[in-house]
Amino acid sequence: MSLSAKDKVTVKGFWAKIAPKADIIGNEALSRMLLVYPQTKTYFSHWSDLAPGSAPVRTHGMKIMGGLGQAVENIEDLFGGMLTLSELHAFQLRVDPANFRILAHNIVVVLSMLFPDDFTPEVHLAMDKFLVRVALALSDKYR
Ligand code: HNI
Repeated sequence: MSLSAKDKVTVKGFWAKIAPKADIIGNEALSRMLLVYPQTKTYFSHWSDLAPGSAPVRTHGMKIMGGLGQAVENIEDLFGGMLTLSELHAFQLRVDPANFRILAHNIVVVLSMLFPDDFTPEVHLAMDKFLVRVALALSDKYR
């Protein structure tokens, strides 16, 4: 499933709109992932507090959104743009790539909740495809 030229324009436009709220989005998405999919907590057991909205969750939520911003900037070459992050997750963090899709799902839920007017079916489709491609790019170095 590749992104069409129209999808890319839609993703970039929507991202520009939501980027100022990156901290809220990151916190909400990560908080939900850790609570609703508790198996994802194993990777963060070194944190002081994994509860929704905790300081480490907020800080890490911003890092994830930074990574996604990097993906938007590299939308024409996602595999190249996410190469370093893919290596980090594959070789150092050893995150099961199935979790990328789980996080993507939580991000979509949060975007629809926080931006009910902007999250049209067209935006939903483009963001869904984008996040699938990001997950694929992040999984690349596992092979
Ligand atoms: Ni992920 C660290 C981006 C999904 C577990 N992750 C990062 C960093 C970025 C990042 C950026 C910080 C790198 C650095 O410090 O140099 N992660 C992303 C993105 C996605 C993603 C863009 C998907 C959209 N990461 C996930 C998932 C998990 C995950 C789904 C596990 C369930 N990531 C980690 C862990 C770290 C991490 C663990 C290190 C955390 C720490 O405490 O330093």
